[in-house]
Amino acid sequence: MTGLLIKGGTVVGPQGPISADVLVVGEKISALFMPGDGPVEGDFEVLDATGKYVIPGAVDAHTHMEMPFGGTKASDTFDTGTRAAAFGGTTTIIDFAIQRYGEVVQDGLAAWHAKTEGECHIDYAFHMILGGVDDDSLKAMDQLVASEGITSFKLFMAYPGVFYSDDGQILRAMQKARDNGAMIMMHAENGPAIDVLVKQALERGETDPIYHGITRPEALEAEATSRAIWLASVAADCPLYIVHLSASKALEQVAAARDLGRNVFAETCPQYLYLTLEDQLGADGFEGAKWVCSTPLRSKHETHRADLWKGLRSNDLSVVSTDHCPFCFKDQKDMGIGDFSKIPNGIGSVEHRVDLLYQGVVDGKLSLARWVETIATTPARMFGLFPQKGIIAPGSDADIVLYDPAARTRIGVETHHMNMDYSAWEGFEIAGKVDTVISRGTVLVSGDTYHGTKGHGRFVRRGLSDYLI
Ligand code: DUC
Ligand code: ZN
Ligand code: ZN
Repeated sequence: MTGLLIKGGTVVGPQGPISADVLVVGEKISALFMPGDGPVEGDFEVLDATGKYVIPGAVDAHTHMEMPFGGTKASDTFDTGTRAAAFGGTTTIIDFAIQRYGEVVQDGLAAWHAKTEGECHIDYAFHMILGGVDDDSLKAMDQLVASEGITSFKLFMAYPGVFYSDDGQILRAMQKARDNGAMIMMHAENGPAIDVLVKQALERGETDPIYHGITRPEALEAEATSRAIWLASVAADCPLYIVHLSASKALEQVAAARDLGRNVFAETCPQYLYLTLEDQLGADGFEGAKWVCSTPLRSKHETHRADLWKGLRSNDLSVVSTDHCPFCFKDQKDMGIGDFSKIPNGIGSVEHRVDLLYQGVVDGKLSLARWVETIATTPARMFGLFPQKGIIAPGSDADIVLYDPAARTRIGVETHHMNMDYSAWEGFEIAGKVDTVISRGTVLVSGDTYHGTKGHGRFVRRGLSDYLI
């Protein structure tokens, strides 16, 4: 069996950086050696990692390739989106299969298997969005956990008439999750209240993209987060994971629950760590549409960004995902000219998360170990992919990234690989660069050259969360 010997690098895992050589045999990591102690002869290729970090392939636990939304669909296919992810050092995504109200859950899952089969460049798994909680979908939850490798279900407290579940439905799904061990993922914004504010804003003639943020205030994220946490407590502490947390007061709710030892977790996304209501969503004219996403970007005059970085350090925020949901400006975002509520919600970042979070290391906001934990190890543990994914250890899949801290990345539409006609990160300069990307022992990216193939990526069945109490 052929292999790879990755020599001279600094292996970074949740335990911190160590000097070690890594032997890959076939699709698996075979051994770690003291520098220079590995085999000197054999049927393997040597990769020189001198001066580089050797990290587990990153796991993006929240993407929406080809997602039908707002009268259009997300512009990355599973082909273009997973290739872009690979360029950025992500070797596994967990995307969302969708069941709409009135549809059979298993049909929704089958549709997502059909979309992905033979299309992905990296490994992939699914969460299931439940757009309708009823007796049938509750029964389906058991079947998906027991037989399909789907162990997490997303519910929405927002988007009435589309994905929205009321409190009774949420409670029933949480009770079911408590019984079968699944994780409930919550889009925590008070949708009915937001819809009132949106209608009132439009009646006043407030139609620009910035009103998307103003009509989704922090209070309505904090209130929904708190309500979700209380509902989970009524469901005997069902495991709860708040997605795309953006605001300080929502984080306070999560932190308080975690201090009580509750089964409550949260993720944030790069856009909330770097971008703001005023500078991006409030850009001139219709330009701000590029940054319309939900939850929305928050004010730079408040403490959100600093609090989110602090939350990542303290583990009140466990994971950084992208919520990658890209739309082109032309023919998609521009559907909302004259009415911000018609702008499709979403930002594309699947290619940039590893770099954007490494910038946090350079800026002294995260340790190297925490960088790797938040982008790879913890999402793998959170969603039942560990130790197959998320760690450089014997027996794990050989999903490995060589990261060059001495190189630089300049982000922009001319160089990115996502299927978008603009970049939400145009002009961002990162002190670091993804150098080599390996998926199950196969080199997908070296430097700027792509060696991967569509269809290399496999569906991965997930177990229950490692963090379940
Ligand atoms: N938020 C977004 O920005 N896009 C897709 C769905 C969501 O919840
Ligand atoms: Zn959401
Ligand atoms: Zn999402």
